[in-house]
Amino acid sequence: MLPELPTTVARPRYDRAALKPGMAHLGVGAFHRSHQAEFTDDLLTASFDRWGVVGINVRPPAIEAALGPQDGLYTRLMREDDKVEARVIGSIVSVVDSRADSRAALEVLASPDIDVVTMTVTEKGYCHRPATGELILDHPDIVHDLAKPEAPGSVPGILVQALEMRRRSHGRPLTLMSCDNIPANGAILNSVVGALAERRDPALVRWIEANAAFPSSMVDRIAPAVRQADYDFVAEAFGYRDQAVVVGEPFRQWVIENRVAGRFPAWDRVGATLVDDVEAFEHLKMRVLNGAQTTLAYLGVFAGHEHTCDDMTDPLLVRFVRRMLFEETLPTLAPILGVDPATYVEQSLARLRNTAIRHRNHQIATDGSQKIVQRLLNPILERLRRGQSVTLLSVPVAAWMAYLIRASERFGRAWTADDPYAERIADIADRTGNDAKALADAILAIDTIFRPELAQSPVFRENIVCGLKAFLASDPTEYLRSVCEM
Ligand code: CS2
Repeated sequence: MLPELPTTVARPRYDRAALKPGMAHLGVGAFHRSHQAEFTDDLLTASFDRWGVVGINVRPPAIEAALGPQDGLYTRLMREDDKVEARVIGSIVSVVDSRADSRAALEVLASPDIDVVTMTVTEKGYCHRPATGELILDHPDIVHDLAKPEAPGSVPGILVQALEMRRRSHGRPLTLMSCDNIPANGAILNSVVGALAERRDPALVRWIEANAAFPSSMVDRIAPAVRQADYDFVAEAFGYRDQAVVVGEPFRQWVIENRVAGRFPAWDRVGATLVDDVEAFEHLKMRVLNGAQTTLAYLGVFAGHEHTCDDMTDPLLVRFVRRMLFEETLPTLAPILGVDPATYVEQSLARLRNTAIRHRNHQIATDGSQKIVQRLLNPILERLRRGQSVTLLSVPVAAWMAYLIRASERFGRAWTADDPYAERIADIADRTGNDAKALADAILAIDTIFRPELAQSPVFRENIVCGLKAFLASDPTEYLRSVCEM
């Protein structure tokens, strides 16, 4: 691939043939290829070292077929409106699909060459209760891994087995870093791994405590699912077919908790920020940028829009989101030295207007049950505790419910909701019919999503009932207009 590249495409400026694997990444999707792999490519350029990435997918999509024949190389398009910049990233040295059988993944993760494992396995990959962060012990994948710890299938199970193999062989330490959009992602990863290890062997628990680190990290770059048009663009513009193209916006951010075990890549040399506490950064990002995305996704579907950038041309939706962020979200955020929250909101909204980033509302709506907790419910709970209004933040929560209750039938649009709670909520809807109060009560009673303190708040419940009534019965734009005018 590299020798034939046109000069308009940037390429690795280090000796790729000399690159050795030093870390692994679980979940090589568009996000990893646009974010951590690019940071690593920058680091290899700035100071070459043994930090090649072994990419592992334990869930679809398979990556060997796309990245294997390309020797791990792929094109990263950076797009903003009509501007596009292409660069080939070289940091992934090999890829492994390890789906039906985790042996291939375990072999990599237990190897003494690997010092760091990063992961983007989506919110549900941790098999935790979104409301509290605890491991779901009766999750089918966890039940399987408890019975067969040496042939695990879940991400926590695979990591525990890899740690056990390290303990029993070379004993080298390992840093395990989650790069998913869940709050305190390092603590959650530590807690699910710890909970499984506890059921296995106290000696393993002690070894993990002494030899593994679970830093939290906040990652940010909008990198939607790749479309056929993106593959075709590369072929037409640059003259080659790339099966693993990714598209991202110019903005990128990575804030990493300074808590590591053993060797660790100096990503802070190439733009990442090392901090003692990531929490304020993750709240800022998840509540503002992700909160806006989730809100626009549901309201956008109801209004008949396809992408976030289309939602951002709808004055009513923009007015609503802006009010929600400024009036209800911003006051929940802790100050961060050097960050002006109002500027951050404006910058986030500007990013969402980028017309070259075709981020489908339905993609963002996927797995909403795992996303709304950190994006909407946590700020709602904090405001309720302080006796503050949650009228605006409740709207997207009701919209999420309506999206799952086949609201499509009401607006003449059709979609299949992709969410681990879709079936449960469809069953509730079958039982309760269109009665907004009964629906709200039954959905709010799902305690893995809604903490009892939240579910029992009369103010929040009333907002949800109002929102549901409107989203299920009348024109959603009317309702939004009335909320905006309140
Ligand atoms: C999006 C995120 O699909 C989603 O849930 O909200 O993937 C979002 O684009 C990234 O977190 C941006 O960093």
